[in-house]
Amino acid sequence: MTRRPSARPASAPYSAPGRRSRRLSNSSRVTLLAAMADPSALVAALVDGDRRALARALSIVDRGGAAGDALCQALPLSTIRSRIVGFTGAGGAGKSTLIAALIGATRERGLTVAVLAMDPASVIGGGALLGDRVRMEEYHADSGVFVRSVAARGNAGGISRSTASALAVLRAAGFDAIFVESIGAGQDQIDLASLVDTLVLVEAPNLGDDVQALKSGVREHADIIVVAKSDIPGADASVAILTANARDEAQSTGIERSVVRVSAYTGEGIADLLDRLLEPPRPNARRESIPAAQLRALVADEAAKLAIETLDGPTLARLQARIDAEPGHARQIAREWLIDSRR
Ligand SMILES: Nc1nc2c(ncn2[C@@H]2O[C@H](COP(=O)(O)OP(=O)(O)OP(=O)(O)O)[C@@H](O)[C@H]2O)c(=O)[nH]1
Ligand SMILES: [Mg+2]
Repeated sequence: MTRRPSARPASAPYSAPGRRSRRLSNSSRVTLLAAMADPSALVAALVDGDRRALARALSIVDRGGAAGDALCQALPLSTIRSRIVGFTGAGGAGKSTLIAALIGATRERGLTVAVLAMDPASVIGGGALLGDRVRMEEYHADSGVFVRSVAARGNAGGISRSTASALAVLRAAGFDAIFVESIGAGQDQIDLASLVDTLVLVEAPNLGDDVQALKSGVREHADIIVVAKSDIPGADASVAILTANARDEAQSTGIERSVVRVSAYTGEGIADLLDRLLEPPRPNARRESIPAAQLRALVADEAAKLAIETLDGPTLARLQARIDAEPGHARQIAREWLIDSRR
């Protein structure tokens, strides 16, 4: 199958509000069906920066089933470079607004960013996906920003399966940072923790006498605790409580968790938080359970490295001689050599 030329330039913005609900035309339906049958052209386009192909691929994996699996398997196994950050916290804690501020800071550094909003409830109507202060229209013309919401529930396999696949697709598209917003509770958050490099728990000040994180049980899965809305009174008290708690916990468990105060409104702490999020993630025991899509990518990555290490000069010359002798069979010859070299 030859590659389908992109109908829009790669710089075309992600769908404007309303477009998502538009029904596919007959010709798009045919293309979508073709992509489901043979995802390689779609994958090539999304790797190439075609945002429409990316949106389509995400729809396919969101729906799951055989087509979703086939697409995941067609994803390239390039070096994993994206930093994936999960944001969790109570409703209204300030997650979306914080993510919007981080998008701005990420773009200022020349890095690309994708956002996956996992709970449809966090998608506010009218295009204000990321909070009421920073509206996404600002980024509609920016191909370095991609925002998407996925159904967190009602999917076979639940949150981890659909989200792991979506993350694998976004990774293949080569984003430097991928932010996931989740308001899910309990098991959902634990699942999210296993999919991301860093889990950020967002707390708002004044959520009551006992700061929510202390009782929620989610804190133990978080790597960084953020006190958002630091511009409002009460933030200092929350920071003090959470910092003291983190210190006690570090003493008893040895696990260090930083508490960072930020305000999406004033910009306080945003650059510092982004620095931490872009650092290489620390090894973490709970992330040993890797979802299948990522595990496949990891194994294939290592396999490719091993194969390349084995390919010394004389081996390459031998392979070249065989390819010269049997033109048109290069791929088959490479495959046979790989199988032989494993024996
Ligand atoms: N003062 C102040 N208000 C903020 C800040 N960030 C967010 N808010 C306000 O807090 C409210 C909730 O913000 P969101 O970003 O939508 O919170 P959320 O955690 O994404 O909410 P859900 O997606 O519904 O769970 C909004 O009214 C924001 O304007 C901030 O830095 N300072
Ligand atoms: Mg939100």
